[in-house]
Amino acid sequence: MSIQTGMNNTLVIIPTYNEIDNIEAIIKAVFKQSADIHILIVDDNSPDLTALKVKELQKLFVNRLFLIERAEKAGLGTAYIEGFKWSLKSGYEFIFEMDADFSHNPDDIIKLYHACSEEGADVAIGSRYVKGVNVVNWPLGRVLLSYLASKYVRLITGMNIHDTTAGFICYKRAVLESIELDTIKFIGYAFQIEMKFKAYLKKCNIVEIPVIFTDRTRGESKLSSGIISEAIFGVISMKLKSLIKK
Ligand SMILES: Nc1nc2c(ncn2[C@@H]2O[C@H](COP(=O)(O)OP(=O)(O)O)[C@@H](O)[C@H]2O)c(=O)[nH]1
Ligand SMILES: [Mg+2]
Repeated sequence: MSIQTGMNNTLVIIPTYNEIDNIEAIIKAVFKQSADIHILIVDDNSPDLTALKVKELQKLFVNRLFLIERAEKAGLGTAYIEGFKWSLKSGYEFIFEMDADFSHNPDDIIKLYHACSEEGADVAIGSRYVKGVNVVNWPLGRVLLSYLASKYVRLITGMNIHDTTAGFICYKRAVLESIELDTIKFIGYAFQIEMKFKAYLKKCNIVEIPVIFTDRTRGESKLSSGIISEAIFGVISMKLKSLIKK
């Protein structure tokens, strides 16, 4: 095989808020995976001028690095929805969700891509909880919260997925086309759950690929208690609505 990985028509969407310490390194690490990958950054007017750095890098990565600038911090969920719409309009086949903070290892992109391009997956999840708990450097409280949240979601929704709040995902274009993106309501962790639940209701083939998740070493987490309660109550209301609709 040549160096070309054949990752055609692939877009990695990275939402950013104050990621100046990570942005350049993450963009370069993703582009290193394949000459064919494109990146879309969705930045919410980060006060640390993350977007300005992206614009500088655009001169280096012409027609491969794209940027959507939004006026204010409006949550990761709505950032992805804008990114998804842009990706569909632009004709990409394989569309990734990925964080800017290196919690998701760019070297794993290829595994998720292959699951979708060759192994029949519609959605490939970079999963922390397939075999035990593959999380490095998270405080125990965060690990427990995330792990128990995943169990809770599995119990309530009935989805056979271990890592329901994972945010490292490859979608086939058809999945995003089939989900009514404007009906996605949640913005934090619940957004990740809701996307998986919508794909599950559409009977998509969802597979989990084991990955190791590492806590960020630079910049700050944007997790808030509002995001957690959105997830706890959101999951129940989401399930109830799906039952009523049947
Ligand atoms: N555009 C945008 N990106 C966000 C927002 N909140 C978080 N992010 C980005 O989403 C990704 C995950 O957020 P992070 O703070 O690492 O969450 P954590 O990993 O759960 O602690 C990072 O790339 C953040 O910069 C937001 O409101 N808008
Ligand atoms: Mg993070």
